[in-house]
Amino acid sequence: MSVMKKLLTSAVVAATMFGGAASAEEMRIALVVKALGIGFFEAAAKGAEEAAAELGGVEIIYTGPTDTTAEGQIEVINALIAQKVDAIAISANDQDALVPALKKAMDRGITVISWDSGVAPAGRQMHLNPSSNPLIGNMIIKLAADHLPDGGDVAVLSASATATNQNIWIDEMNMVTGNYPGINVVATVYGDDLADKSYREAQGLMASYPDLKAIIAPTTVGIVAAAQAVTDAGKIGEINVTGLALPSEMAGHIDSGASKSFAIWNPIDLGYAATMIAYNLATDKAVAEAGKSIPMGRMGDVMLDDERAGAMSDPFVYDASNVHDFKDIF
Ligand code: RAM
Repeated sequence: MSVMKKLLTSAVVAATMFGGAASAEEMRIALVVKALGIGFFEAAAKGAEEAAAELGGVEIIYTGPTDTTAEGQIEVINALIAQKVDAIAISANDQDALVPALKKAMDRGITVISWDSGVAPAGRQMHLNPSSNPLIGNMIIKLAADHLPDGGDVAVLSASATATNQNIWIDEMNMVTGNYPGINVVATVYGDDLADKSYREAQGLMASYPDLKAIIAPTTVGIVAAAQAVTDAGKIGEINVTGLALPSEMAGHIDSGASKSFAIWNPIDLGYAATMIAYNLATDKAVAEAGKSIPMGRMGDVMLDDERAGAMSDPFVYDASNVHDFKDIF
């Protein structure tokens, strides 16, 4: 045993004797989000805390940059490496740009997974998708098409242009748009998961496409901003805002008619599941290998595909009939 390790061990023993061992022995899992101040990620953090309480001896470090950039996340990752955290569970702003920093983390023995928005396989041990990507892609166009029996122009208001998750969902959506005759996707714009930029982009869409019938925002930040822009423009009833959202943030816009419906999976469950996976990998209770499954506590197991990615559960549709039952939960 090295001198350093011996010293550490005796410090822990001493702390145990004097009743202060908990913090010295705690495992630290960093939940790194696209940016701070986003309700979706705050709900995921609740789930992470729930998992930590269930496991015991786990500290959650909830962190992220102030805007949705890869540069901001690289700074955060480097700080976490310096702090010698045990695991990093990240929702990525860019699937490739983060790889070198995350490789460095893995080289130092830190468990690295991505969740929500993925990192390329070289930069993480596994990735947890919230749901099946083709299913989400189909769902977001269907939500718009279901309210446009005669077809019409629709536009996409996304998050950042490099967001892995939104880019995959939009690709999947574009692959099935032909199944919805008369629906024309006229533009895709990016609000960077910033409320004010998303609002301006929604205004821009309305100005550029006077016949616009729906805005599809596969982001919880973008959809709220778009609903507000449509409301402020006096276009409720003319333009339906749909996509992915939190019931807590959209109930008012369902009531006003700015949005007829939207979908989402449970973000609390997603944060819970990501934390359980990080813990099980960090403690060698599971391995991240293609074809293997990893336990996620009360969420069951996730089975990993050839790219060591797996999906949690199906999204759920919210509308006037049920949004108020869920708005106090997430
Ligand atoms: C925003 C973020 C997140 C995405 C949700 C739907 O909160 O972009 O990554 O999963 O929307």
